Amino acid sequence: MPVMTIHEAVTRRLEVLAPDGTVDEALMPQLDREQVETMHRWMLLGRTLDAKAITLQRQGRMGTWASLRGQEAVQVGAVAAMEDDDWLIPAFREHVAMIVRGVPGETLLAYWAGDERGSAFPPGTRVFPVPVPVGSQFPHAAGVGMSLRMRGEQAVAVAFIGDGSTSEGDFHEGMNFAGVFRANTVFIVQNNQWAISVPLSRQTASETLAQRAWGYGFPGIQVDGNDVFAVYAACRGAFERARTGGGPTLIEAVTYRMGDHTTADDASRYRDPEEVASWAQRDPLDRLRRFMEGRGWWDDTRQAAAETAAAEVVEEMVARMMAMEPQPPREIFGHMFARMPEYLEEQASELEREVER
Ligand SMILES: Cc1ncc(C[n+]2csc(CCOP(=O)(O)OP(=O)(O)O)c2C)c(N)n1
Ligand SMILES: [Mg+2]
Repeated sequence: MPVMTIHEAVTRRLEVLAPDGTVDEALMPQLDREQVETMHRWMLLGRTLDAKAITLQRQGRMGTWASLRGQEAVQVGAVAAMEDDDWLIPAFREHVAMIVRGVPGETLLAYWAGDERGSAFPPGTRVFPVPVPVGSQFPHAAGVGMSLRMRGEQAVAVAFIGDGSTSEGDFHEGMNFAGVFRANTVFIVQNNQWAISVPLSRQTASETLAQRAWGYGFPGIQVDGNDVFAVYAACRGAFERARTGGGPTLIEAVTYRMGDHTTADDASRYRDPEEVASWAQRDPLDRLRRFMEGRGWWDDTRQAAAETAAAEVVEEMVARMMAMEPQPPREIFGHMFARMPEYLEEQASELEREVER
């Protein structure tokens, strides 16, 4: 009886933009100056919004905030590759991706301020609400992709998840369904090295997260997640494949959570400052800026103007959020049941009495 190789898979890693701002021209996706500047503008918006939201939380004007600092290239590279009819299924850190896909900034901020209206997006917005139970969005993403396929729509469900969440059953269930039914779904893992205080080495014994896709019958690829062009190129290819009936892809974007997990965390208690400093050298925004400078498209004056413009956009979002009429306290109990159960009704009334007092 012969021994045969019945399965072999190779997992590749894609890098296009080097930390010094130079690109591998052979791998560089087709992007004109305007498109690159738009990517930079979105990334800067993400960073500016992030800093502002943390300040608002420190002032007691926001409940909490999950920082996206350091992960701008993954989000922007992905949404830049999406088409109008595509769906975004975020985790909870994809703020700039959600805004670019049509969620008003003030709505997103309201969510993090604990306002129920923060999950009500304008009609027609193809973005799912923020999921709190980690990984729960993956079965949803498989379902959306299956439905797009059944309806013959040339659209993709683009789902995000974190490295730690790949240890959840939901991750595997979603991937399995998507593989079996060749769903129009692309799964993007933001491997930011940490799940609160748990490092990647404690999540899996597998060498990469990308290679897990092969076990579900579709390809996985790793990209440098601080390289917006690599993310964009990998997404373009994967979205095209999904759109044309080729089935799902898993993209592992290797990046770093530069900030604390949320405003309720202090990462200095469990992270080596040298590790943080070494990732700061690979900052995705600095890298894109060096590329633009290298092409003669960018200088300090343009950078200063871009920073001012981003700050203005963020200030307007904050002003609109602050101008929202406060919601009645009992609203936090609504939106789950068609008829509120008695025990919740009691709690809602108690809260009202408490607030009145
Ligand atoms: C089912 C479930 N278990 C635990 C938590 C608490 N929790 C919130 S975020 C998080 C870590 C997620 O890490 P990762 O998937 O790497 O995403 P990241 O925070 O790094 O973006 C945990 C354990 C939760 N929200 N849901
Ligand atoms: Mg993580």
